[in-house]
Amino acid sequence: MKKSNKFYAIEEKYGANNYHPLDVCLSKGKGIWVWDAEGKKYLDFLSSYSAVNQGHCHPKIAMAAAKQMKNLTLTSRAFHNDKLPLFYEKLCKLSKMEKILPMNSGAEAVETAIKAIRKWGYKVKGVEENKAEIIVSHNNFHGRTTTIISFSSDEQYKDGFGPLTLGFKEIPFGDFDALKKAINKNTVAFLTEPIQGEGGIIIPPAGFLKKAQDLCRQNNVLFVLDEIQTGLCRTGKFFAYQWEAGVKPDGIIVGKALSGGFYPISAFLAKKEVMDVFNPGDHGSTFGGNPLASIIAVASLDILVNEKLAENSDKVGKYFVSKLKALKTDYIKEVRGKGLLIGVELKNSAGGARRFCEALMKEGLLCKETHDNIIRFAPPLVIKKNEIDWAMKKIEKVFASI
Ligand code: IF1
Repeated sequence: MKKSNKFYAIEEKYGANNYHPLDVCLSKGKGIWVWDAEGKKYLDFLSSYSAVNQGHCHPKIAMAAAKQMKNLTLTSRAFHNDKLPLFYEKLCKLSKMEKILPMNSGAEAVETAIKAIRKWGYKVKGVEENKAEIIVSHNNFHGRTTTIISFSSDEQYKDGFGPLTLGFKEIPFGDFDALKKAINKNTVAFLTEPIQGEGGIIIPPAGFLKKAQDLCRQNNVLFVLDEIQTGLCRTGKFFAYQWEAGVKPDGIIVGKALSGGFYPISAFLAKKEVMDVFNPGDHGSTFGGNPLASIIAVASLDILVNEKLAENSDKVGKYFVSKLKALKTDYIKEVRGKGLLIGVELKNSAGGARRFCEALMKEGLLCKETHDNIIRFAPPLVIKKNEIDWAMKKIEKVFASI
């Protein structure tokens, strides 16, 4: 019996059935490579949904984490610690945002943003209590809490989890006219991903973010971007919004690669006027801002900058997209992406993306479908052109033989 099957049986016996993973059981990771329990090597084209931008088990993060683990890991926020300020300063300077509130998972940072936005609406903008409305995009993905799934367009994400949280209005992604129509005196913010990840690597019309931001400013509505998946160099800029000139959001939500794939850390970044709505005791978290997470985040950010991962993502991403577009196949409807956040949308005649992911896995490439027809390619941002060439040989073979 395969070693992995032993693990599957235990998982089957005790675990909730809330995922349908590919038939691979990972045991080791290094850079862009991972190995399964049988010792087979794969190129990781998912990067844990863009949480491993720096590559698996980056030695510099491991070293910083190991050192801090022997020293101090958790204090709670009842006391100060000497690592959190270092994280605050580094991320605020990198993002050019005035204030930061540290959390753990992406969803918690999104929830933090929602609470800040609403409270700003009542205390600063003067919206009538409990009337605040937040505009969101159709096909959004912002996490799995009951409030966040309340404004999801995916029925499965909501099924059986009611009653849902009110106060959200959905518009088609990237639709400026719909945004204009949706804004009213109770609107406190427009919250959106700059590029939709789970939605299928959907890039908004050129200039949309700038126009949306200006419209929000004219209506005293906050412009808040969820960069949990698109941020931290994934799309070829430090933040995806920076692909458009003149965009400066009122709030930015980060997570995933802030951790280098080591330890959950996320944050809500905002201008002072927004973050100042929080008073001591309003909001918090046991692990939020702990010294271990702070040190890991500092090391993770240093790697993004020092190894110039945004530049590499842009250069190698462009190279990879050009190779994918040159594929000789009539299965592909569209190749789209920014940096190393790439989606290959298949035609309905291709029989669904899952079977391509299973065939690619047999060739040593791990990737994940999103929705039925899109293969997502999102390798760690340290990948080189020659490693894309290696991958392309496997992709060509699968598309030729499937
Ligand atoms: C799962 C999706 C991706 C995110 C954006 C917030 C969060 C996520 C833009 C919440 C998280 C993860 C969650 C994970 C799979 C993955 C995912 F398929 F679910 F939608 F990436 F596209 N904003 N995305 O992408 O962050 O609380 O998870 O730390 O739930 O299966 P989290």
